[in-house]
Amino acid sequence: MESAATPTHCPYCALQCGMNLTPLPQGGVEVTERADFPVNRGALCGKGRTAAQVLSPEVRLTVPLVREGGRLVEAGWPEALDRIAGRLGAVRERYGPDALGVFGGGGLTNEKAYALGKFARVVLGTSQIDYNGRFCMSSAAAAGTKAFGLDRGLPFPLEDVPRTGCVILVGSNLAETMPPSLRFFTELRENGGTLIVVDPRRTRTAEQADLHLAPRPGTDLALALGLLHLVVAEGRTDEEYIRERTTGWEEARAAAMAHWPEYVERITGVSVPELREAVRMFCEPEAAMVLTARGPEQQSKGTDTVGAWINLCLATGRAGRPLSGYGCLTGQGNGQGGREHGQKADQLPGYRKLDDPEARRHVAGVWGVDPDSLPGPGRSAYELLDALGTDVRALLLMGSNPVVSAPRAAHVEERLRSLDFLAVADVVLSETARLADVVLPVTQWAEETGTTTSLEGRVLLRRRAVAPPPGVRSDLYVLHELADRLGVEKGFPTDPEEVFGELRRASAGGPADYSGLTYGRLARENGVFWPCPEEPEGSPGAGGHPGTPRLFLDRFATDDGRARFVAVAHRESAEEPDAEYPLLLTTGRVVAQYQSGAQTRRVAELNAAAPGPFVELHPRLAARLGAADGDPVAVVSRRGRAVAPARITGAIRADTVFMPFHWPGEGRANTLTNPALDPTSRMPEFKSCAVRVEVLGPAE
Ligand SMILES: Nc1nc2c(c(=O)[nH]1)N[C@H]1C(S)=C(S)[C@@H](COP(=O)(O)OP(=O)(O)OC[C@H]3O[C@@H](n4cnc5c(=O)[nH]c(N)nc54)[C@H](O)[C@@H]3O)O[C@H]1N2
Ligand SMILES: Nc1nc2c(c(=O)[nH]1)N[C@H]1C(S)=C(S)[C@@H](COP(=O)(O)OP(=O)(O)OC[C@H]3O[C@@H](n4cnc5c(=O)[nH]c(N)nc54)[C@H](O)[C@@H]3O)O[C@H]1N2
Ligand code: SF4
Ligand SMILES: [Mo]
Repeated sequence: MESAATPTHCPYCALQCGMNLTPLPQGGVEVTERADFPVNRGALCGKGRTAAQVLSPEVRLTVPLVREGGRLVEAGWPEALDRIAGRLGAVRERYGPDALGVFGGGGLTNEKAYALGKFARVVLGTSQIDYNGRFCMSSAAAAGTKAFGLDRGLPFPLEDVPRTGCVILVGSNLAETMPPSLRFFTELRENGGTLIVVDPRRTRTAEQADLHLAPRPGTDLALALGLLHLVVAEGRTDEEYIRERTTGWEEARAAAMAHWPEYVERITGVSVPELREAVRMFCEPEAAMVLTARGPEQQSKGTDTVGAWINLCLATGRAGRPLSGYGCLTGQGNGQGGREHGQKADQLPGYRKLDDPEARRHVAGVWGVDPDSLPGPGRSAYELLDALGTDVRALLLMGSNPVVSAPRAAHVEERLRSLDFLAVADVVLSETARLADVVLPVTQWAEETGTTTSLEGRVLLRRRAVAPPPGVRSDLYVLHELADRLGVEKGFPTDPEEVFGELRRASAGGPADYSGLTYGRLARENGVFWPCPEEPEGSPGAGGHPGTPRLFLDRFATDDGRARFVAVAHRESAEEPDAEYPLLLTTGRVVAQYQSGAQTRRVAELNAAAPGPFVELHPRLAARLGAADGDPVAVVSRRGRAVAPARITGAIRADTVFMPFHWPGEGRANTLTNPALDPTSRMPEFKSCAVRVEVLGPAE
């Protein structure tokens, strides 16, 4: 039964490329092209092509581990589960439910994210749950919700990109982070449209652009305001649209007018002629888009920054119209769905708010509990990690590797070590799992069925294609067994389709409404865009609600149907360079490694392509420091010191250095990063902090 090709989707990023999986007679699984999925049409990046290698028992966990005398030793499932339930129960008894923490991930399927959020609130009774998506797109989500009343990363399918007139890509290196999507931007240019890329580095993506703006890290807010200033000064606003479809323009306009182009040039390093050229390119065509990714978002002012880019779209009538709009390129495999169904500190399923009495009543009804028994909102991801060992004494972690990926990682590692008890469910022995008291080996994408929601808001069915190695169980099984041991016998099924059935009901009527979706439909239709409410019986259109590929064309999701401008002003980053730390560090990704590297660092071909960390230095900076290409250099910030070889490149600003964050150990970029948080989204400032660089002498 499990020998034919199974159509499914990649385990890694939010593009969720379609692929076929075929088990091989000699063991192992082959990844082959699946041309019927419109987003990648068969194309895969190296990570997707090699993803099946991480299914091998050689590189992964296959037996539960428990800590004995300081060491992790193999144990049976009942013993490992008993130990977790026993310790969580004991900590709750002694310190109360909020001493229990839960940390999730945007790579978990909708079913898992939903079950994890329910487990925290119903079984543990804790408010202390959050997840790694907080480190990802939370600023864009906050700004989108404010402006449009709804956060769906892209309000249109990627297939619209080639047909618009101009796209401004702000802080996205999609040529490396979502390679098959580059095609849409190449087609845009072939069709006569233009591409503007905003990035302090001349990346592979920036190389494709008609115009590359290279601002200082952390100054995108000023840049967007400067562009809006010019839009007004040059009479390029769409007054009728502003009048009919928006509110708040006067205040936003006044705020933008305080940002003169010459002032913006001084802050950003982007020249006035470049600003004017960008405005011309963006405003001349009929339709245009702004897409942001982590560059402008992972800042302590990320929400205001995205707000300023949305203002630019609204002032020029480029949102909620065909082929126009603002979108966020969400990152993780289920980065969109993972933020909708309740693993976030302030949230209930269906993208409902935990502090909304109506939402509490509805979801408590589906869960069969008293609304008053549901805890209130908890701490954000970094604040939760920072509270470990003090207010929060025990943690259950699923789907994240914060020892490598959290800001100020040495401190986070120390907090994890100070816990009374840590349980980690993972597919591999990650750097975080190594610190745990109990490690549970769980099944992966190809071994289980479940849904993810791609960066387009398209809900997809990932299908089981192979059997897991013996001894490995699913995350849903883990939650079921723990709930049972903690006295909640019902409500945590292990069958994903059953969980999805409940998720549908819990989401019904909410902003992210999945109630009209079934596994059968998702399989037949190759994914469906939410919202997709269940249609009342007897309504026309027997096939059910068609789903919503394009949002906001008639009205925005606010009470009055209008989009809201936000009045924002430029402010500095939390840490600006000074005499001691004269440079800016920014961080990001390379094409061959994924996130904390827990999975991709286990694939030889990917390690050969990207063997380790490095520090990008401009030739002028390198000359001043006396560093040659390949020399080990130390990058030092107020949080710590990281060492990696210098990579000298003219593709970066001379006042900025760049490190990828995929590796643990002495080259860990997050030893350096600043956990200064955005006041609204609680996003840490991964994209800028002050550092100095010390040359350690020539490489051996
Ligand atoms: N290969 C690979 N692909 C991935 C991932 C991965 O780890 N590896 N992760 C996935 C996930 S979860 C995510 S969130 C996405 C992320 O996808 P991207 O956002 O494309 O990735 P990053 O490399 O973090 O950042 C993008 C760019 O922002 C630039 N940048 C740095 N500072 C600033 C700034 O202040 N302003 C501006 N405008 N730009 C700045 C960097 O130079 C970088 O080129 O990728 C997804 N895809
Ligand atoms: N300096 C710096 N730091 C960053 C960023 C940056 O740009 N710069 N980007 C941030 C962003 S955008 C993100 S999204 C985070 C991501 O950082 P992490 O949260 O660390 O993400 P991953 O490395 O994907 O970790 C996922 C873990 O879950 C495991 N896993 C995979 N599938 C499953 C499953 O189904 N169940 C369970 N239980 N486990 C599973 C994997 O093996 C892996 O150990 O990093 C953030 N950190
Ligand atoms: S682009 Fe993303 S989804 Fe597509 S194959 Fe690569 S990692 Fe997988
Ligand atoms: Mo992300």
